[in-house]
Amino acid sequence: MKLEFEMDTYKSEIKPTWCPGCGDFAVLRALQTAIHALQLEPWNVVIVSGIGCSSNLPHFLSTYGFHAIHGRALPVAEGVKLANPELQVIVTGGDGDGYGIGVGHFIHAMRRNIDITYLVMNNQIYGLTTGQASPTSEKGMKTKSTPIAGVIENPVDPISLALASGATYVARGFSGDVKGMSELVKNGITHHGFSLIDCMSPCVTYNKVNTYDFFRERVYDLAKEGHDPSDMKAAFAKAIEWPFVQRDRIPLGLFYRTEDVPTYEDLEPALKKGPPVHQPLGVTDADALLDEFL
Ligand SMILES: Cc1ncc(C[n+]2csc(CCOP(=O)(O)OP(=O)(O)O)c2C)c(N)n1
Ligand code: SF4
Repeated sequence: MKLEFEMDTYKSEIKPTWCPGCGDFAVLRALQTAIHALQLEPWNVVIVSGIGCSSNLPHFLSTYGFHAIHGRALPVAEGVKLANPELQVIVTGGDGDGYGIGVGHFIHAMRRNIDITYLVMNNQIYGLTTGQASPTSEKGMKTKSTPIAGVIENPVDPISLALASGATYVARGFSGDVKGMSELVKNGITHHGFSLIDCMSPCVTYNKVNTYDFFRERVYDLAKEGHDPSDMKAAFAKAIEWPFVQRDRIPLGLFYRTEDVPTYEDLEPALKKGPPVHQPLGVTDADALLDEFL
């Protein structure tokens, strides 16, 4: 089959400014590979991000993009999707962005089961602001903001949080396995509903604990161990394995998927007539409307 869009079609002219070796390069590659494999039309893809090293990603792909504010990528993306559900909306960002300041939006987007794909570059640290503890930093880890006793709080576990909040596609990838990650991203994009791909993406500059080697020594493939992703109970059992039950084995792959839950767009009465962007605004006197706001 002749592919209409080459890999390079999706590449922008802007080169990533990430540190050499940053895990985010692999996530960018995985996303580009996925949208190329799906032959998505670049003009029908919108990538929305928050703020952080990882949130710079939309600049590096030649699709539509929106670099929002810290922790607010999801509500912006939800607005885009509801204005035009025909668009493929993908959200990218960091663990600080999504699981810290943005955690409220994270939960509500999942319980709505809105049809967007969320890629979190989880490096367990704040990279852009030079190495403070994030919501997923390991207990005991010394960082710039926890220099003496290390982190004293328990980490957020995005996988069990996503399962409990109603996400219908929940997966974990690793930047040391671009091929595996791009499969997860591809299937997340085609999934009808909210998909989370938590990408373990080492920050080589500020996180000297959760390195590529740390993961390589511990990761295993859920599918190879016979995990059934349609079984929510089994998904919870796998989710809490790391970091709560033990630190030695980290499951990768698809934890859970169901297509049995309608999306927000399926249920929202205002969308029954089709995408709002194609509807007439119903404004007869635009000047009078503007005057109301001035
Ligand atoms: C409202 C607000 N609070 C704080 C900041 C400062 N800030 C910018 S990025 C960031 C965290 C970055 O960490 P993460 O989201 O994990 O992304 P990374 O840089 O690690 O990819 C913070 C606290 C900000 N820009 N806006
Ligand atoms: S500081 Fe860390 S997260 Fe940011 S670009 Fe460098 S390696 Fe990547």
